Amino acid sequence: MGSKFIRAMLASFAVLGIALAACSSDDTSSAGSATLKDVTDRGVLNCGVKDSQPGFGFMTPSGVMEGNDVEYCKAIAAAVLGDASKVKYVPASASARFDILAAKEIDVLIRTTTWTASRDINLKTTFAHTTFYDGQGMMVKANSKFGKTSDLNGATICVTTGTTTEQNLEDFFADRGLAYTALAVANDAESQAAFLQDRCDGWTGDKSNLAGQRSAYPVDGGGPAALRVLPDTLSKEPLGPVTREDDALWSQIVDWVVLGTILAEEFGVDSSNVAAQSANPKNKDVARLLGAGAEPTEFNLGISATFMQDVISQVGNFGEIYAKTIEPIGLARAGSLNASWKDGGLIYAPPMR
Ligand SMILES: N[C@@H](CCC(=O)N[C@@H](CS)C(=O)NCC(=O)O)C(=O)O
Repeated sequence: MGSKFIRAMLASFAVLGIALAACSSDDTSSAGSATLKDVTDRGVLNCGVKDSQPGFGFMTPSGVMEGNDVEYCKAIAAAVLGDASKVKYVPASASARFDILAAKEIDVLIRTTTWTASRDINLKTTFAHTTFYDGQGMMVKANSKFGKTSDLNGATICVTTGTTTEQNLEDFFADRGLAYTALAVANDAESQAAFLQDRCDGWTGDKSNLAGQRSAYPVDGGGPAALRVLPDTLSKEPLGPVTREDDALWSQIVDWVVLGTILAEEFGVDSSNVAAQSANPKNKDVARLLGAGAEPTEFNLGISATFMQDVISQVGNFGEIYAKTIEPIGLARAGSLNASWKDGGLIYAPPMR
């Protein structure tokens, strides 16, 4: 055989190989996760949260943690440990959150944290899919003259340090040639105190935060009716769980828990029917999601193939979680960015197959 012929044969095998690889099922990683091992050895998930924001991360006067971020801590514990209650909630301040994640004081940060390039790249983190599409807003006294954010030219504005909020505020005013005085606060309690004392004309933050803080504004300050959130939105704030980028498998576990809740809603699987669907899945999509059926699909995440059964039965699907945590603070899902893609929103998950 001439060398020309052999080269042609080898080339065609190579093309065939690439074609076969492209058509075969995806390769899956079997490398372990140090964080997964830590969590399973400990028997508890250390979840960095906020404890002062109704709807997202809030400790009730009776000491119960609740909110959308808190539900995702529970969902990860259910997926990994089979028990949504096995969570240690670690309060993470706006300014210390990335340090405590890097220092491994927490396994995951779920604290109204915006996905940005500098956090993703420079802080060596990985963001899971967004659990809430937010945007920055401005809250003022209901009886003030302000109708839109740019009306606050020359005003004093309360803003939390260590946030995207303070950067966006600076950009917004600078881009318009407007001036403001920042009253830097460390947390929501300080913002509220400053507002009650009339030390700020504006209170800026994620709209989800403003809705929660408004709902909890003290009666002696006039209650929620004393405050008004201006209609404009200053920025994009996609919020979601954050992990260290050096543990790719752990990041995938966290991400597929989020995506699993989105798919469950899309497939009509919820906490009331997950047991029946696990015993007798209505189609192959549901069987793969629940690790059910005669030959359950194995995704090699290093956790039980039935992890989404635990998540959905103990915590719920995306819509159930939203309804019990965010609807009560007055942020309707319908017509918002947080509606399902089937309803014109951005909540969309890739296929689980
Ligand atoms: N999503 C933004 C803002 C999150 C945030 O920290 N918000 C402020 C209020 S807008 C806050 O939580 N302050 C209260 C606290 O740190 O306890 C980010 O990731 O930087």
